Amino acid sequence: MKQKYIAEPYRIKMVEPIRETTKEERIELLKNAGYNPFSLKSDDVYIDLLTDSGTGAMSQEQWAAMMIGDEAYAGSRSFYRLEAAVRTIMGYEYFIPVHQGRGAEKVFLPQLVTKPGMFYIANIHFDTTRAHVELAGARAIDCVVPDCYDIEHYHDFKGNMCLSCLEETIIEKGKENIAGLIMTVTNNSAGGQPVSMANIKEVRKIADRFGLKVIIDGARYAENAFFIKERELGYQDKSIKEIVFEMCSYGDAFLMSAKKDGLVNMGGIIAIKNDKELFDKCRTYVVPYEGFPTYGGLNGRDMDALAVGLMEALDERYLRHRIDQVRYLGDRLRDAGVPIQFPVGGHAVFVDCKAFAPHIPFYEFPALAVTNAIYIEAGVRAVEIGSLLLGRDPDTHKNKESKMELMRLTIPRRLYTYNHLDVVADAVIHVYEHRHELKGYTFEYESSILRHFTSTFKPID
Ligand code: PLI
Repeated sequence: MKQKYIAEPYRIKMVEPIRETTKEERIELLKNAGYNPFSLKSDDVYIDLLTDSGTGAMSQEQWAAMMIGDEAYAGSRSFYRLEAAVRTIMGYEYFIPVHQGRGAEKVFLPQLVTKPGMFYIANIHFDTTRAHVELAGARAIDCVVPDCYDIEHYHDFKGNMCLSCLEETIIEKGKENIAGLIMTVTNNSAGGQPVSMANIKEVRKIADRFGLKVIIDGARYAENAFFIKERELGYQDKSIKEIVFEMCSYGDAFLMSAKKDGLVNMGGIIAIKNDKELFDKCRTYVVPYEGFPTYGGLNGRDMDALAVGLMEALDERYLRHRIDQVRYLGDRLRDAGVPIQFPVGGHAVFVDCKAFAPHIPFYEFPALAVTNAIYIEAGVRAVEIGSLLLGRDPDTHKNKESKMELMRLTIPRRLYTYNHLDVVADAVIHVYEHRHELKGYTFEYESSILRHFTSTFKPID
């Protein structure tokens, strides 16, 4: 019998109790957190959909692998096991572990910024990627396909790079001023939307024409491969492993926050296909920033868990359940008329808060208003992905208006059940039914870098 949403392909062997609070308590807790869900204690959250980053559950094989972790400072067996896994999956020659994705960005991205006034072009930079591009003295340009902004309509690959926009931008800025092309797979800020193999291939061709490097931001590489298998002609009979290998073959470097599809709570990867000089530069910089190049801020236990997690993420049954959970939540919301980025992507349901609360202007952060309302309603923590996250223009310091105002309901891997997702859906639907009562927010304190993490707010009456 074919199930619409497959059941958990695992049994639950260890449980962690979660606390419930009352609505009155949550009103007070949110106020004390400066109306910023990042400042809530996780103990005060019933269902935590803030992020899928480092929040998933590890398997028994990963926990077992941790027991053989070798804590040598230099040249540990754990490092070599992880290096072997990275080489098998990506097929790249060089590998450096780092403590998480932004560690990879901090070490790698400045290496291609050789003079002032350079640009990275991406199918959308993730927020820390953008921050590291700017900290390296360059500027970040996003060239995602327009389909991405056609929120309510189905497109197979809304995460794709817009090829004409990419070419025009390279020509306009001058190829000598482009530091590199970044392919974020899946495209997190577009709604966890996948990128097609054909698109990655074309970006490779454009890069070759202009003599540029392609960097794969592969935090969710396995989820992207799952969508390629499901939706792209010619890939139905290929394994996820084969698809990942082909995706990587079009890149020069692979940066990864392993806290996502690495199925670990901490870790990151820099992998470089064959550029020894670039590898040597990264190795030099990783020492002061992250640690010796054979541990890069990780301990042996972390590296062993990651070596196993990278392989487990290629399991198709695991991936099917993972994506089915996201689809289940998306379907429940859509059936109730809640506007979402459709189809749902790989790791989250993105609620379209521009349509949800059109009476709140971008500078009063409609997605924050919805996010705070569902916390108060049910103790569910989500995250704003909109004008608050986008921040200010680094040159004019004006608030930038995001094309989309999204609330991300991010599903951690192997952590929650469909029943938890029902609680989430009921809360969002309830808030949607009372959406006219929602109010916007203004800053009480605004931090200067990645402001969404630490700023505080007050509701506008
Ligand atoms: O959180 P890090 O430093 O391990 O990784 C940074 C990072 C880089 N690229 C992409 C596509 C990400 O999604 C990403 C982190 N994402 C987070 C934290 C998230 O909540 O989506």
